[in-house]
Amino acid sequence: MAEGLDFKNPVGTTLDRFIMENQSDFPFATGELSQLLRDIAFAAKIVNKEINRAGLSDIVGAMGNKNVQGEDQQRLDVIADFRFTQALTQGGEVCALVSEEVDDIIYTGQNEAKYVVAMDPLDGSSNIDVNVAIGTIFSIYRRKSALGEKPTMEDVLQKGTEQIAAGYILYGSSTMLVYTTGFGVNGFTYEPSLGEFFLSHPNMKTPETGRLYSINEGNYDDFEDQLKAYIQLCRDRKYSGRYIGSLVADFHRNMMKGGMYVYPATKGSPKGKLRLIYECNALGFIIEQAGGLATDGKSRILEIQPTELHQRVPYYVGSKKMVEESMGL
Ligand code: P6P
Repeated sequence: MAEGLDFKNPVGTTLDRFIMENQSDFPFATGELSQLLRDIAFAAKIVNKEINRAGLSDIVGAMGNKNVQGEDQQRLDVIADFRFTQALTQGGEVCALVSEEVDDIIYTGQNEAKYVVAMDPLDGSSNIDVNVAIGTIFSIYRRKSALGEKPTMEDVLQKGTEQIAAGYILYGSSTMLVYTTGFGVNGFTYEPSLGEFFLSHPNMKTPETGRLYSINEGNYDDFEDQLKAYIQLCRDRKYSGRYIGSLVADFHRNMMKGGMYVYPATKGSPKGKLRLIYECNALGFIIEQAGGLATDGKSRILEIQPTELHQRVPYYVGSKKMVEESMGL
């Protein structure tokens, strides 16, 4: 064999192969969830391509209108929403969708499908035009209504504990897809030249504590005394403040290195800014599978019973000891 070349290591496990090899985690698995995960990965590849060339085509900037959150809708927000909605509708495995970009439930017409997906197609909009990492967040539930019927609000307003899968795509210095089906967290890195996601971060775990905290301290005066005290503790311990303004990017770095992200109630966002169904629950499932914790500052985020599609909650997520300490435990 040529000196120094190591052909022993295969190119790597593709996402497709990994999904197939782990399908047996699901008793009675008949392949629909595997296909659904593939459909998400397919849309992610398309969105990744469009993000990577956004500055070269007329798809940056704002649409000039506001989304259901009252936020300026960016062109790439709308494109990402279209791509994921199209892929999941045509994939045939999803009967209903909830998207940050759409006021009401999206009925795919696939009433025989057994899954429901809640998603933030592109989070971190304010960073799109300045070339900072952004992300997609998704959460997958099994429908409660009978197959063949039109999906109901009960199908989409499920507790985070009911999720059967959740994940995110991080369009950063490299593009990664990270997901869990309740059997640990695995990360895949995209190789554009091959058009494949390869297993690069098997069985991800987050350190029990860390020295990074992510919060918009511009809102400091609005914070509850308990949170102010915790921030002072971080300063006294010379922790590092790291706040990208893209939840997925902050979450991913904190999960890997140990750290905590907080978006508490503020005067501008009295119930917090982040959305329970398609941001907090998805990342909450992932962080718990990685050994961390996610709360609303008082209780476990996955136990909250949603009452509205775009419901906001205060959000504390990351290394278990940091989240507990920030809550005064
Ligand atoms: P602020 C992006 O719009 C987002 O939802 C998160 O990705 C990010 O962490 C947060 O809002 C930034 O909000 O109010 O600090 O600019």
